[in-house]
Amino acid sequence: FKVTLVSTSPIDGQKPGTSGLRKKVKVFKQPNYLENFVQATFNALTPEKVKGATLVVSGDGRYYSKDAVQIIIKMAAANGVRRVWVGKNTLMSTPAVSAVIRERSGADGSKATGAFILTASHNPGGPTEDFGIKYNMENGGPAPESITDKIYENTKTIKEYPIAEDLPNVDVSAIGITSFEGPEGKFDVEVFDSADDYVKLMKSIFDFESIRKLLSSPKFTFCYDALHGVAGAYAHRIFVEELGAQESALLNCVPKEDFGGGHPDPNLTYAKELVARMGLGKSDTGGEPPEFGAAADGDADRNMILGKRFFVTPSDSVAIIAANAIEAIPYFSSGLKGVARSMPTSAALDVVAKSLNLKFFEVPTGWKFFGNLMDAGMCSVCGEESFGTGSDHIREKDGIWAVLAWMSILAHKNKDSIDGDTKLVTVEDIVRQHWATYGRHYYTRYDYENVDAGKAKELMEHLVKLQSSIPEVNKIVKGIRSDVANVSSADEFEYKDPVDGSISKHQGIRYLFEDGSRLVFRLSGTGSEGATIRLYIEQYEKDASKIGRESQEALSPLVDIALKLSKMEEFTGRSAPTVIT
Ligand code: VG1
Ligand code: CO
Repeated sequence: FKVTLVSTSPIDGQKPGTSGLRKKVKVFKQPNYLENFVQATFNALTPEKVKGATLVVSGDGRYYSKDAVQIIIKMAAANGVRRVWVGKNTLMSTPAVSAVIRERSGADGSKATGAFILTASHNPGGPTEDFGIKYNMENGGPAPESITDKIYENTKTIKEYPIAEDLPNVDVSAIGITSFEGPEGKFDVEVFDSADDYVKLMKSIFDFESIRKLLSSPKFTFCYDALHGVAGAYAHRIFVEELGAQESALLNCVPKEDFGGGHPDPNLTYAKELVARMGLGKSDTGGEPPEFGAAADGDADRNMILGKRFFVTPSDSVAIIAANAIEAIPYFSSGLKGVARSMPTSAALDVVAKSLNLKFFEVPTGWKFFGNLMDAGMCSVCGEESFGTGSDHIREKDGIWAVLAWMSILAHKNKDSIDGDTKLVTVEDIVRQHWATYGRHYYTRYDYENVDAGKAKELMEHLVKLQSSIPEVNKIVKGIRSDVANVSSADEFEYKDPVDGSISKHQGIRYLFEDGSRLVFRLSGTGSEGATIRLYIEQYEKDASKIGRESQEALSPLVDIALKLSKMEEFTGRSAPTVIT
């Protein structure tokens, strides 16, 4: 192939957010839009690192992925990349990409040093919906802010990019290596099925035999909903072939370019079919719900965990996994190096860390901050309230890993009851037992999607301004509800990375109450239009007689305060949030 230099000019708005660049497909399809961003990334990595490299290019298979993969292959060839690894049909979950970077070796011993992941995660897909792209580094984790800042700077000055225009499109449906000859030598594209690498890794972490035994018991029933995302490409292999689940346990496990028209976000609002099956919907499907249910998002890094007629909050989920990991999961049998959560995630994990005497870290939202801790051997298990849970087996959150972690805990707790006449220890039993031991963190998140960006900014400025006088805040709070604790402090969360000392500012506005309750306000960094305001509300209850309340009811005084303190309706014109989780 030949290399052509194409002239281009900067395009506005290519700043990567919490997890890459996410825009409407029609924005990505503008001339040079994708190319500018990809070249800005190559330039940020520096030409020396790009030349001769092996890169992974794949994603959740959403609409426009097939075109994008071919463009990136041609640009990689022209930039001197030696090899591109592509998942069959461009499919590779975000956790599988991380695993492939860390674990896979090519036939000649080659190792990947980075990846372009093509996904907008939980955002809908299709010609009128979202596409996205992010870059992951040599450790398998998202590029740190120092790199994403450089990428953004580069998008503002870009003048040209090289591309191998005459390189034929590679058939991404056929497994195998295609080789080309370029001006600087050989260039290979290898198509493979990443499920092999991913299954191998999962088997090295969990005791598949004990999970298989659990799944074979008539007492234990299971349902998994991939919401037509890329998790479907792994679910059959793992749950049915390896662990012996019934075919009928799999819902929406065929990956689709538009996620079947749905919103591939595993929560009580969007995972409607699963929610109905689990007996949690407005109209249940009838019949006895399964004992255990789970769902994934588009790129399969998120998970939702459900019991029969029972919802497990993601903040509780990570705390429960941490509390049981050493006993239930072979990978952790020698202990946990530490645990971490994102700032808005509830403090349920903090209580476990304290009780088990574990190192504990609170980081800003987004997975990139956990990676440094893990690389330094300081963290084993971590999670976010946004349905993200994971461990140091890779450097991304991992939806299927979380399901296997829960299955391991269930298998462990039911070791003796699985064959005999004793009752199954259910998901709900495990959670209630956890609350009885550690106390319960009532928790909810309100999302106001696609509000006017200017108004959202004003609301945040208003909340920061209020923070200058805590007595004034308390006067307002007490005027709204007299039955809540005092606000003891308020700030904007700032994080100093304990490994590299880098500082991240403006990571969310916090109001902290004397009894441990919290209100947190943030603007989303993953939307593609307008602004999304996230409001996180949390209250800690240690009194065992008060841990069984309905969470929206328990939190209603704090919700009232949050909405009035922030003047939510006044600024946004919204009387109710778009989604409550
Ligand atoms: C959201 C979540 C955050 C998560 C991020 C990426 O970010 O709140 O916890 O890490 O999505 O997840 P934001 O900035 O919109 O709040 V994913 O599954 O979209 O890669
Ligand atoms: Co995701």
